[in-house]
Amino acid sequence: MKICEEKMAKHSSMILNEIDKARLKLSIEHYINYFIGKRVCEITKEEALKAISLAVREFAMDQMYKTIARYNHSNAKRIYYLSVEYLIGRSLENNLHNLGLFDALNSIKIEGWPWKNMEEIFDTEYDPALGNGGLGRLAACYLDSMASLGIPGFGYGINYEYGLFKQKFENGYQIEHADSWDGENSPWQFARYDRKVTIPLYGEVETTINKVTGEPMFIWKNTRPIYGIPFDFPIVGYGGKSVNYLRLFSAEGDEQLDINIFNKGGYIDALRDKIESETVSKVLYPSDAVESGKELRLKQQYFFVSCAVQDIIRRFLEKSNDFHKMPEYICIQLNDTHPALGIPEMMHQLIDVYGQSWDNAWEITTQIFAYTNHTLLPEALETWNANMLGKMLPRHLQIIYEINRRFMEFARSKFGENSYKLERVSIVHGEGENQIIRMANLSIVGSFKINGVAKLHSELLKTRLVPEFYELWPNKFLNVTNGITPRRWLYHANTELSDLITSHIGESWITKLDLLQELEDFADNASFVKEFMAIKQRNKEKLASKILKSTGIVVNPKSIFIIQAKRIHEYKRQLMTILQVIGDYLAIINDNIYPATPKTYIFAGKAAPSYNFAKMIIKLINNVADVINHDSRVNDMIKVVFVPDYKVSLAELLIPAADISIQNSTAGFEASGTGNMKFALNGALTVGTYDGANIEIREAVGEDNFYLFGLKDEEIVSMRRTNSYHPHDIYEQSEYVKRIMNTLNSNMFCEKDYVLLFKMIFEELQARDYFMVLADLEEFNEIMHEAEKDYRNKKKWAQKAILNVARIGRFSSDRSVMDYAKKIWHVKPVNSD
Ligand code: NBG
Repeated sequence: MKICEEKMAKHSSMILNEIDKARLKLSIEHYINYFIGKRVCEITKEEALKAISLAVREFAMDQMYKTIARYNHSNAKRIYYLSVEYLIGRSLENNLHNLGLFDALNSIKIEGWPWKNMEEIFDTEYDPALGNGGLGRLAACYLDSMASLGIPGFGYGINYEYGLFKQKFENGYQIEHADSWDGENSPWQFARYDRKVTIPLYGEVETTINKVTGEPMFIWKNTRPIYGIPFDFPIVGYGGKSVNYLRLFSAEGDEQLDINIFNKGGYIDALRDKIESETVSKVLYPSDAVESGKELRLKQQYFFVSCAVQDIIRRFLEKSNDFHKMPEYICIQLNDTHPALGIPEMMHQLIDVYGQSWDNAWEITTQIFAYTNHTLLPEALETWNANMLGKMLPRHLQIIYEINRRFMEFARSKFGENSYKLERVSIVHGEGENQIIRMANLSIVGSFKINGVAKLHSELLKTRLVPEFYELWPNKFLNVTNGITPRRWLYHANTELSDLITSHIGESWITKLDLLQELEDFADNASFVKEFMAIKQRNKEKLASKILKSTGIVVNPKSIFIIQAKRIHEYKRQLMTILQVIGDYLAIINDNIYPATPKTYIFAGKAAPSYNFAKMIIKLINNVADVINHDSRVNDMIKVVFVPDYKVSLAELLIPAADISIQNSTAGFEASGTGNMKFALNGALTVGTYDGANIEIREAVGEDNFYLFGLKDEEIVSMRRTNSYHPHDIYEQSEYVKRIMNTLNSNMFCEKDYVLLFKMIFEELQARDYFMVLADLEEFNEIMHEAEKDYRNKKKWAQKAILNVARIGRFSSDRSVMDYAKKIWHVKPVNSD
């Protein structure tokens, strides 16, 4: 251990005092004057944000050095979380809270400071969208929890220059705009050029014989290398005692331009390679399923896992050069299959670079990797064309073939010649040009544990997705239900509710979310209920003004706020929600039947740019909104809003303002969902199907406090098996369904556009309706009406909402991370006290 670390390891507590406060003030002034280069009175909000962030970062860094020293000192095993996505959200406010500096910042006085309100400054912070949806946000929650618990857990990923596109609407259509993060200049990141890694690509493999051992040796040569520069992003745990980091790699070309080409006047040619290399970390793929088959995507995946694996081995070698000890020091968690190339990369490093035998390398590798599956959607299971992979990574393809050859011998010893089962488990599938590599199979074979993300999902993983693997290795499979960090999703996003809770049960809930149980005692305490509802009301008002600002639509904060915020996908059934809205609208204008209470439907979410059907759903929602919001007959009973550009910072406004959270996925399709947990934590009641973590949420909060509806997974599967689902019959038999559907086959919602714009949706639902929208629509409508009626009884509603908050504790990501720590990683928190 480095001498400079010895002392640090023992002093990591974070107790703020007057000296810290003075330091914070001095630092801010310092950055304004000498870094930004202005007088205080001249700075813009953005500059103020930068100066404060840099000053706060100092505190984070001090704690980070101490944390790392502590981990080193205790020889702790490290967890490496590999993910191509991280939706970390804005940092400043979160870090101020976690470092305990929030009040200090608000209390210091800087002469000439031009603003009264810190919120205005916080609001200018860029919200980096380095992910698509739930999977990326989950990774960010887990980083927060690992740091808050003092678990030595580090994220590895890609430092995209362009995150997810910015969503705008033009005439109701989603338009994507590029969104440059400029992360390398973010005050929260710092480059570690000293940790630069070389990533070889292409070339070929030469086989020779090792003269000493007589074993074959493989030399990957004539490669076209690119370089990975790590950028570290401190992850501040709650209380500031532990600060881990997220290491994101930027791709760089060779800074030495090829001098020969250059001299021959080939300036552009010389630069071309460099530019091409740098495109590797340029942009996040904007799909929440897969972008399989795209060479750049494969390159991104390899780039980042090779950076990570090399970095991990380098750190290990500082501790030991006995490779058998690696599993004592290292666990690599694969966040879905995107980083699965880490497995052959580890083999390549151990065998080709560090001279290990195949058997040694395999034994080590398969004790290090664990894999989390996040989806059962068949189209979302990654595969790569073997030729393409072999061209880019010839040595890795060889290794994958060898892993498969050996694995298939084992499989044959268990399955005999059952060719169906053998074919299902094989990593390599098909022949010749069309041969593919199945990344889920590779991940399962190379990992010691495989988990799903909610109970139902983990069961279906074993019984439906990969039953043959389950038969081979029943003990490898387990469930870890997802969780969310209470720091961002309550303490920070809903400060008023957070304060109310703390004033009644103390603040320990922030790190022990189960303690929210104590709120049960207050569910019928009149003054608590009153405050609780008043806070919800203020959150709704805040959201209403944001909606006005971003859409120009006036919504009534006294109406019930029904929110569906998530990626737009057929299985997530935003389509069903908007059909239900249409049904209510028709009931008013045709039958004079009004909802029990005025309602505001709020949608948010992006569709993958190439997912045309999802984009039509957006257009339909926007058109329905346009018609309803302008129809005076509806008399302010229904409003519909689609808030553009959903991201973490918008979620922080939407979630605390919801009365109803819509979670109506087709049963068996939503692996877990995490929005469902965030809404419940903030006192929204769920209208949801028997799917993903909804099931466990309902179990936790109680049947009476959850609006369940819809077909169950088994029912759906059996209907498919017997071919007995006929949506057209439902259309014919249900007047309710028919009337709604007919509007799609008319110009009711497309007068300004060309005629019968939504006929394609009409036809799809009648003919196929793969996601069974029509099957569940009527029941969905009934349960919505039941909820709306309940909403009129304010006291009853408040009780249900409070019980949701009180009983949602088990969905803290601290619990999830401790589950991983105990059941998979075998690590304990490394705390200073
Ligand atoms: C998503 C699932 C969600 C789940 C998150 C986090 C992918 C591939 N999967 O249901 O659809 O909550 O992962 O586990 O993004």
